[in-house]
Amino acid sequence: MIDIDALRSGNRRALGKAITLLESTRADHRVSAEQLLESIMPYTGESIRIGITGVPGVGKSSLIEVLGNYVAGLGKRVAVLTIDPSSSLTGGSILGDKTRMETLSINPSAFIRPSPSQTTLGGVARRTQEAVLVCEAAGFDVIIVETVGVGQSETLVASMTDVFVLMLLPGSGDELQGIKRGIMELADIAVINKADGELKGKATRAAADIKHALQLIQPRLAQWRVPVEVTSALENRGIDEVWQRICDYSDTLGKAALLERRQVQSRQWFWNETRERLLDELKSSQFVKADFGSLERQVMSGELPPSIAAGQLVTKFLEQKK
Ligand SMILES: Nc1nc2c(ncn2[C@@H]2O[C@H](COP(=O)(O)OP(=O)(O)OP(=O)(O)O)[C@@H](O)[C@H]2O)c(=O)[nH]1
Ligand SMILES: [Mg+2]
Repeated sequence: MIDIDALRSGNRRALGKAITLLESTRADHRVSAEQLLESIMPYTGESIRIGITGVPGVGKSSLIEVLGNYVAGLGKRVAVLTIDPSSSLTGGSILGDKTRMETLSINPSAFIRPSPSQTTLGGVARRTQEAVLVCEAAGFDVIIVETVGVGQSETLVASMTDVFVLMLLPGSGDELQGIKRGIMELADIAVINKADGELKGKATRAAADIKHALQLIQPRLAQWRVPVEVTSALENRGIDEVWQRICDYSDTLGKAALLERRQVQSRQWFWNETRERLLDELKSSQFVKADFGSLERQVMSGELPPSIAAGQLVTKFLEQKK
């Protein structure tokens, strides 16, 4: 059992245990997890939720570490959660060693939780979304979700955060083209990291290129111009500006629009859960299990159009429920 009072007082052990419970796939654990979520709902929603993405090695964890320590220094409590898309494929981690964030992890105002190893990216994201709520109930003011920008994980993170930070390497316009337009469109703030040593000049030029590229893109928030910050996580430079831009964004968005954004996110989350649950039910149904293989074969051989096969499967599944 989770000690809700300990959790609400910000006890990190209780928080860790609560998240472990959320991540468990055992049916009885799930029941307890849902009870926990229900009881903490009144204490959620008070944090600023920040998503950070960027290619592997851009310095996300390094930046989060210095930013986290900076924000903790301002008297805030910071929780860091990660979504690692590789954990859904290999069980391994492409979020490298830095995920441990040594100095931040020993900061008493911080809490760091690596990605759960679930079978699907959707599953990982669902549990992370719940972990955000539990961190809020534990009194964390700032919640940062890190994900590697290699696929759809950034869309998932954008759908659970208030402000989305895209990190970029000091590169040329050519490299910029490697970034999918869809990801650029999600960005509320762009950060060019590793602006130190030989890369310093390159970073300044890249900032100009990116500003230009961003002008061609409609920002998520009409009255907001996506700023481009230049940082060195290694030398701890530009970090206060990044924090300032996050605060500016939050102010520009305003309370009403934030609430509306979160309402839309909750609705989307609700339908995602509904879809996932129905699929779970269907897949574990003994009644239709025998049909999976034969329908798949008929679809693969071209005997049956996929839509008709899906219709047959669902109809049979629902018949059992009648
Ligand atoms: N020169 C320089 N190196 C940096 C900077 N930030 C990070 N690094 C280095 O870049 C490497 C990758 O840093 P991480 O913070 O692990 O990058 P990441 O984006 O979290 O990487 P993944 O989680 O694997 O996607 C490490 O060797 C860091 O020390 C920086 O500002 N300047
Ligand atoms: Mg990392």
